[in-house]
Amino acid sequence: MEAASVVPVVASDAHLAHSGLTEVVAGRTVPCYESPERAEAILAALQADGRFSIRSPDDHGSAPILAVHDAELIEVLENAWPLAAAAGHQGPLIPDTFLLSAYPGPMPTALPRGGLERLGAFCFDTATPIVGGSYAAARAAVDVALTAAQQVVDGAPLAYGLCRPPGHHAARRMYGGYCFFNNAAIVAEWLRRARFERVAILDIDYHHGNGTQQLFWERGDVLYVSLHADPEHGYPYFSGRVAETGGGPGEGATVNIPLPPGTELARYAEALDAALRRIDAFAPDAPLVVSLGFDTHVADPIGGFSLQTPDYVRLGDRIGHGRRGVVVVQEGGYAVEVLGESAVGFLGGLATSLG
Ligand code: SP5
Ligand code: ZN
Repeated sequence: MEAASVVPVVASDAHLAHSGLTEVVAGRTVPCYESPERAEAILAALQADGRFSIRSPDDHGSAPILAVHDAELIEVLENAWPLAAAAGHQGPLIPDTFLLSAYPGPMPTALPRGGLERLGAFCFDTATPIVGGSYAAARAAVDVALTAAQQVVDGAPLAYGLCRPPGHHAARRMYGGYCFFNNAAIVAEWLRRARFERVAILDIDYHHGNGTQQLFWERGDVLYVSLHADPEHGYPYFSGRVAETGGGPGEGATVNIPLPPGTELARYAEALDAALRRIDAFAPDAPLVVSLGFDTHVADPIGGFSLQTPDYVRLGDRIGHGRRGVVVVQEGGYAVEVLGESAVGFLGGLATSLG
């Protein structure tokens, strides 16, 4: 690549204070897989490479978030830590009692005011702790994604938002799966409201993006295509099956491609090509939004696929082939030692192949 094709990367330090986190896995409290070291490893590798120019995000305010999420979710996430701290709570906030849709039946329900207690009406797992810096980090991740999108709208063929925390498990009024605000969905809706008619989101995180799927379920103008672990075995378990194809005007604009444990490059690339054909048939006029996860790597501690580090060059190459604008948003990937090289490889492959 030449100097002229330097890839814009957007990153923020705010994620560093979303730290000291623990999660509860099958009843046991363990250090959180979703750590600051993840983003730091990717940033260091991009900085060392020379083909990337790194900048901090612009403040986009709350309007783009409100276009996708319920205002009460934002308020709950903003206030949970101060309220719980004032009530004497110490340590990461992880609710232990959840308001399932089965709870009310014919009864009225009301939410408690307490920070921790209230979270149980918005959170869907025990792996998404909140500390003092979490809300600011989640807001910064949205700005990171939107600033990357702005670069592509302004003419860059490719931009990368090094989002942390990730986003694709966050739905309209629900957080979980290490995600608070759905960075990729916010970008897609922001592109729609800018000047584009049809936006496609390609999700290649190991896990199904239940949040993104929910947000655009009834939308025919936003295509969601995901490759992920078969929900029969893979988190988040309750979505991501082939039969889920969207509803109403969105029928056909959700495409799920579940893959079996141990999936290697050959099978993954075949599925990716099928996903890209669906995207091409949809003919988006907006930049492609990619939800990128490296938890498909064989070394990942919570994933179950078998991709190798050099494979990400091939994936980037396939996604970029013949495409004009791509906004890449970071989602998962927890084998810290492989993240830097995988990210450099993926983005390098993408940048080289863009048409
Ligand atoms: C953005 C993202 O990748 N979120 C993923 C959240 C997954 N959280 C819980 C996974 C628990 C699965 N248990 C794996 C046991 C491995 N020994
Ligand atoms: Zn994931």
